[in-house]
Amino acid sequence: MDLKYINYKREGGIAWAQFNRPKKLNALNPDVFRDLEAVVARCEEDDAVRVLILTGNEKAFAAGADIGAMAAGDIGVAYDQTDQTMRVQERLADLPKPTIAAVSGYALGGGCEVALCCDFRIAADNAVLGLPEITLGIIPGGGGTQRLPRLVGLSIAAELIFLGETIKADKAERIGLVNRIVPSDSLEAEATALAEKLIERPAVALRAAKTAIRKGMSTSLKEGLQIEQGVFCMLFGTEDKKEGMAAFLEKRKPKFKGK
Ligand code: DAK
Repeated sequence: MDLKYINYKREGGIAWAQFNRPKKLNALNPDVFRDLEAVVARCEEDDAVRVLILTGNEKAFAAGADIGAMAAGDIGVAYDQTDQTMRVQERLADLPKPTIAAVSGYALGGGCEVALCCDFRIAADNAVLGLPEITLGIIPGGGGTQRLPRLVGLSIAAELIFLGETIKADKAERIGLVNRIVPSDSLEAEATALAEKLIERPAVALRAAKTAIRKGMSTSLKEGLQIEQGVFCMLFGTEDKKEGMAAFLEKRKPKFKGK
């Protein structure tokens, strides 16, 4: 992969993608999104990848969309950029494998929105999150008005979006924006430990659970329950279902194959 602003590596089943534009606090421009799309495509194709962890550096996960790149943009540029952002972020959110945002420092605006596309957010104790777009005369354009209220509820999301104030890790955890806070120096280890636990789980069932949650969140309860029924029943045809239940009955640890 020819990446300019993301460092990518795979260690066992864990793919690490690290935003790498430190002089601009990892501000997200179209080139960064092009890199992110390439990373997501690799993770889709590579069966050895079981979990994707997105991260930044100690000071910033990503401090937002690149204000310099947006400042000169007109309505046409905004449409072009939102087309790209929506495509890449939906592809990330739809990745049929678990994703973790390991957030240290700033995750603002577009950076927070990318983290919202992940299944889990683990925050270092120095993390600062928020959607400050209103202070620039705009609103979140990378899914923030849609994904944040679905995660934390309407009125907390409205407060964050209308005021544009940032919040620290402890409040982010309290409102459910992040799953947990860890000491800064153990962020990588904690994200790795979570990824390793996920890797022990049956991959087909994980994928089914992600599909049920994601599709269910964008439809009615009635339809969501039907989606759940469909994927639940499908799992009864997997080897992992037979192995999981046999292992329980034989009082041993299951050995899942992802089949
Ligand atoms: N864009 C461009 N450059 C940024 C940046 C950003 N979002 N954030 C930081 N930088 C740059 C700074 O300009 C500075 O560059 P130099 O001046 O050194 O060249 C460098 O990073 C270091 O930043 P600071 O000197 O400001 O560092 P401090 O520690 O003093 O302050 C800060 C850190 C995070 C509090 C501050 O940098 C800050 O307030 N940054 C802006 C945060 C922000 O407002 N973020 C939201 C941006 S709006 C869309 C999709 C998404 C969005 C919009 C449209 N479509 C697809 C169209 C989302 C919009 C946003 O995210």
